[in-house]
Amino acid sequence: MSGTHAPDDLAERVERRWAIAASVIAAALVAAAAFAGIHQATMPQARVETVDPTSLHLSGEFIETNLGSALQPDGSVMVRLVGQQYSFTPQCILVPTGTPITFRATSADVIHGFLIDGTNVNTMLVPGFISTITTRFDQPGERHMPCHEYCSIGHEGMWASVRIIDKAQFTRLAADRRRLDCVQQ
Ligand SMILES: [Cu+2]
Repeated sequence: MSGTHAPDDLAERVERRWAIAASVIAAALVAAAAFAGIHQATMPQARVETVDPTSLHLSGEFIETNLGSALQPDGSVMVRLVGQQYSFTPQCILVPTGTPITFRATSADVIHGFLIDGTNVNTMLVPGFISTITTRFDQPGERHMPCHEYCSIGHEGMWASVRIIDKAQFTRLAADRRRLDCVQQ
């Protein structure tokens, strides 16, 4: 083999190696997508919780006195809320910093969106079903919670807010009340 061919051979070898690497990456992504799809299809959500949207206000966990934030025995916070045309109840959700917060929410009428800006909270509120999502807030402050599913003519006015307060202050407030929202603050 003459010396003039060596650079070409080298280029070819490097190129082949990169082609193999790229193929392996693509195959891994396809395998991951296929696994996720098949796994989800063969094992649907472990828990699908239903609720009667026509009687939310009459009985069960979404009656008005049960909405808002509640400190749980394990130190986490459970927030229950309802979306309806065209508002959320509570209108302002009070949560502490540095605490696992679980939201349980549903809709009283049509599909609404449930999103808290700057967090992983982004789901739909579907009448008849309970949406559960957990997050935590590290900094005190105020966040917006707009409905992001078009739910008819008043949709653009449908939003609430989340007020994040210091954990110690929240614990003090929770000592006196079973359910909290911004009004009690
Ligand atoms: Cu809505």
